[in-house]
Amino acid sequence: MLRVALQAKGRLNEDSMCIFEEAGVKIEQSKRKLLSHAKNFPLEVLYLRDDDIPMAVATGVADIGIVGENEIAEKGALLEVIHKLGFGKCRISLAIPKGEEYQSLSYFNGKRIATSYPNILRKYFSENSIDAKIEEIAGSVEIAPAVNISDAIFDIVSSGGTLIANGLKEVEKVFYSEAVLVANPNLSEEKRKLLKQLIFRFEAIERSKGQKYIVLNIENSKIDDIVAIIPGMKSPTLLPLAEEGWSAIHAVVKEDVLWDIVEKVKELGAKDLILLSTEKIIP
Ligand code: PRT
Ligand code: ZN
Repeated sequence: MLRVALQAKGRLNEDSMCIFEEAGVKIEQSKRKLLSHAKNFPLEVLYLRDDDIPMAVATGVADIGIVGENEIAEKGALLEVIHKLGFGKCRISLAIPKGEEYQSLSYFNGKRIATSYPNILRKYFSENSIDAKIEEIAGSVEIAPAVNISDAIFDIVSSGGTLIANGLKEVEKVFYSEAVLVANPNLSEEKRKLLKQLIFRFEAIERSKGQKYIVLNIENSKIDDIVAIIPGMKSPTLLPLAEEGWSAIHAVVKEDVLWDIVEKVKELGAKDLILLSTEKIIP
């Protein structure tokens, strides 16, 4: 049995649940429970605040977890980062009131900076020989300068909208983060095997992203021309049609060149095109 720690509610919850679902792991829906089970995989889910996930995994309360790299760095947890998951992307930045002039990092010498990420900031300032006062606050960091708790903030930014709404401007992008799958470094053989099975499935889903499956019919005399345009994974699949002199071609193509390919094969006389989504690709 493998125990995974996921964010109970918040920005990472939905995407975290979704990757298990896409990987065919059916997790009991139980909004109020702290722990739930998967029906068809030896997995149980522990729902936590994201702040608590790094330590839960590092101490073995959970075997694996999904959490932002920002929380791992802040907590200084000893974890194995197994896989980047491509969601929850953000950065932690220094921001100051928009009317202030800013030239370089030395601006922050002697200033008060409000943040929920004091450890990441302390390390950054120490590496850059900046002597500032770090004010740790738990939430609503962006209002700190307006209420004179601080001169600047160090907080998560994704679109930048929150900064603008609070009359602030981003001046240094310090730490880039996304959600990652992490594991306790001392997993048993049995748990490692289960983890490998999960990663195999996650990778199959990732491979299929941005890929489409194309099916078309073509006269046999044009097959070589079509194959030159759509190479497919190894090479396209060729199937004879019941109608003499015609074949069907099946291939996986990258989504960003899909419409280019459609136009070219149409010009070559391709008929009855079907464009399908790919769900999982296993090489
Ligand atoms: O209750 P719990 O402690 O579990 O949740 P939380 O409130 O601490 O975290 P939550 O759910 O807000 O975020 C979870 C994780 O999502 C973070 O640790 C990051 O790894 C990641 N993430 C991605 C973000 C954002 N994008 C984000 N935009 N976390 C927070 N924000 C906030 C930010 O704090 C700021 O208030 O959104 C605002 C800025 O957004 P923009 O788009 O206006 O720039
Ligand atoms: Zn949190």
